[in-house]
Amino acid sequence: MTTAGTDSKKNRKLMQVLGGQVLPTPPIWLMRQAGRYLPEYRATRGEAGGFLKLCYTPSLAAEVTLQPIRRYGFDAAILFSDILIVPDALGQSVSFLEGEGPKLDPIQSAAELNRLDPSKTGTKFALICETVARLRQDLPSETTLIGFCGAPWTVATYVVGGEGSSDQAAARRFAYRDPKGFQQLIDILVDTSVDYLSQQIEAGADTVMVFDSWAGTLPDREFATWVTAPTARLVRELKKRHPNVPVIGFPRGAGSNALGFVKETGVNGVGCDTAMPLHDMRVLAKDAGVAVQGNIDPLLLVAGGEALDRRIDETLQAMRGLPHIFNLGHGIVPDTPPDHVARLMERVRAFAKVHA
Ligand code: 1CP
Repeated sequence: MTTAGTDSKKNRKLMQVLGGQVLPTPPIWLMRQAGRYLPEYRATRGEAGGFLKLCYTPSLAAEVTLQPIRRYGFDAAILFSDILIVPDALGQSVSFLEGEGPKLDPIQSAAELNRLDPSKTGTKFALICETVARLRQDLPSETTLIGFCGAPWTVATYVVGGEGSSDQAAARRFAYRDPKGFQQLIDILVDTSVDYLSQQIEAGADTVMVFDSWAGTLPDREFATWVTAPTARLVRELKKRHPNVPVIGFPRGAGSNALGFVKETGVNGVGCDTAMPLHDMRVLAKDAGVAVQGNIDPLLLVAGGEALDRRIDETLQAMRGLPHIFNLGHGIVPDTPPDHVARLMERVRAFAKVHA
């Protein structure tokens, strides 16, 4: 790395906040900032001929990652990919049918775990990492590049259920009936995710985020066993290889389990969902000493107008003096008007000047 390279890295605002700094204007990026609400995304997806083809074609995956950076100038780009790349690379082939979400051939007992083969992941992970490497070349030097994977629990809900569900019943049943067998599945996912995230970091990701979108359906004991403990092991193993790379957790729906999650996993930042009160976000930043990210309701971004302006201001005001990353509480939805995203950016960026 040249000296110039090291210096330009210092301008990455998201990295500064993950390191505990408080900035006058928080860095901003939005979950699912690349996606169907953008016409240019729909065009590139059409060119790729399918969602997975888009993920596995580095030139096109890099292009859709860059689209929202060009349009809005976010402080961070998130690799365009999906959490289901991990089961796909392990050999449980995944398909995305237009308008129907993901489909996998479900694994519902420990006896079927031999269908997952960690020695097979190389080729597919290499394609994703080629996207990461291209992005680091093409992004402005001040833009942070975020790599990611799904958390073991959330990925397991798809491996076992074979599709998305509102209650993750199939995985919960498996975990209650055969906790030892379910632990084997979780362990495979932890080990594979550590390798996968390490490869993304080695290809140029500055930080990594672990999405636990379905953490919220578990009772407290199971939350500790299937969300906190595997994430803690994942973070520990990753930090053995890459001690200086910050990790962002996203235990969506964790509620009052969030503080324990942050303390026990050792994450450097935590994504907060829409239901997390601003007061609790402040407590997380102060008592657990992490950067907090979130938590505007994506549907408020669809509605726009004064209600959105008010919530942006409230959030910025509440988080003043703390390490805060401006974001939504969950991903942008497809019917979001692109203009509303532009208005959000302007308002967040103007806040520090107005309130200086
Ligand atoms: O073009 C399309 O029709 C595909 C829609 C789409 C997109 C844009 C899917 C299918 N995945 C993605 C990209 C994606 N997924 C990103 C890209 C980076 C960005 O944020 O811009 C990321 C980080 C994800 C992560 C992801 N995939 C999560 C965790 C975050 C979350 O939203 O909770 C989950 C749960 C998935 C699974 C998934 N992939 C796609 C869909 C529609 C779903 C949800 C399926 C379901 O449970 O119903």
